[in-house]
Amino acid sequence: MERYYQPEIECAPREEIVKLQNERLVKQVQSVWDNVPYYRKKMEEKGVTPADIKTIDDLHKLPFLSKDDLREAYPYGLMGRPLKDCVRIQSTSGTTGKRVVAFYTQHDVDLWEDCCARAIVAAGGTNEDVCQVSYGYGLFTGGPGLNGGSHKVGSLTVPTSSGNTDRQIMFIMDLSATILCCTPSYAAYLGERFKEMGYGPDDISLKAGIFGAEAWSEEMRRDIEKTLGIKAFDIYGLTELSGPGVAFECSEQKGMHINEDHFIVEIIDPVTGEVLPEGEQGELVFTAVDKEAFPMIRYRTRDICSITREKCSCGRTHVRMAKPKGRSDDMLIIRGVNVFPSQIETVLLNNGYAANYQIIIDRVNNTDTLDVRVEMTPEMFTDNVGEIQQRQRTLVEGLRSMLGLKAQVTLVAPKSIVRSEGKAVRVIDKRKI
Ligand code: DLL
Repeated sequence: MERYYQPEIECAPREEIVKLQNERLVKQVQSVWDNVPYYRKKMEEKGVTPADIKTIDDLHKLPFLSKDDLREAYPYGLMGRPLKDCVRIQSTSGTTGKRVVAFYTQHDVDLWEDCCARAIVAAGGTNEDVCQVSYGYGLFTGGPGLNGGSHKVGSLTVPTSSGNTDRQIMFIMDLSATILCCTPSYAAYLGERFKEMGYGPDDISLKAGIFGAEAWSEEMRRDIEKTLGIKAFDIYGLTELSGPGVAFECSEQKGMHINEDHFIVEIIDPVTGEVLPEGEQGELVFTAVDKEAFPMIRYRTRDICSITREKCSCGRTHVRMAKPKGRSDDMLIIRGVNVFPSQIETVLLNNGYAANYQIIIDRVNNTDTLDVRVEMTPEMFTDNVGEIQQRQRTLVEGLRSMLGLKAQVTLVAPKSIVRSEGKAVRVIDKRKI
């Protein structure tokens, strides 16, 4: 039977959710106007005042916030509350420029942990569970968020953080952990280690996994579920909006319910900024309606995805988002063709490979080259050159039909591509443009 952490809000009638969103939005916009000069200026430039925002239908009148705004206002320029009211910061890794620092009041931490608790309960978690949190702890939101959620659910929380794979496995086995929280690429790696150590799915006590922080395919989900003998749930979020738990999967595993009492979602055309109708694919934009310290309004995530308001049989009434296909800034343009790494992953996994691969793009004689290096699994490993070439040809053909592009495929020995303990880095773009 489906269980909920906060059934009164997770399963509330739509009218109630919209009423709550309207009230919270009006209040939030006024508060930001009063307390965040950076955003007020943006509103003034667009000719909007709080009086123009009466319901969520007026949302489109408000200016967007982007990562560039966060960088420009770094570190304190977008705070909605004085420092004395804030109790925490978290931060992104800053691989693509300056770090983003997000602030939290105690109310914000609570709200965030509630969202993570909803995700854990949706994955079947109770106070009887042993929940191992193998996301990184520290500035990254994965560890702290799920740690807090697990406490709220009352599960026995094992804060292993990421890394030290053999110790992770020791704790899972010794404590009979039942829920595992980590990135999907790390879950796949743990599965690989378990296999090497001679453990099959029936030897592993885990029953569910809560995996997110990076894009992963349905094929990868099936692989992880099979190896670990679990049900694998997706969880989505970003530092700017608090962290994991903005949206999470229920037992139906057909998209992630967005916690709409806290986050209003829009899908926009990433080029024109136009709001797109339900079902169309575009960039996810969120408005955090009751966060205090870091009140993001119309924040452009750059994540490409679609949403559906179709009724979900789990009983939750909150809108669902599809698995993000990738980020608009992850999208590669190779010889003029738009390529998402997730499309390449789908071809590899459909052909029996695991998600251990690298995508290397370069430019030779003014032409883009796409080289996919993929590990053979131990079962397919061979030194028969003819067999390897045949396998490579099959992948080249599969990639051509998925992408419309000719790629070079290199099969490499098992375990020769470095494993990730957090978010996997799979794309190496050597082009100097
Ligand atoms: O990754 C928060 C998180 C931690 C989510 C643990 C889930 C689990 P950031 O480091 O700020 O925060 O990165 C946010 O990661 O904009 C997406 O591009 C990507 N992302 C997060 N979850 C998913 C997911 C955390 N389930 C960025 N599927 C986001 C695909 C995801 N991409």
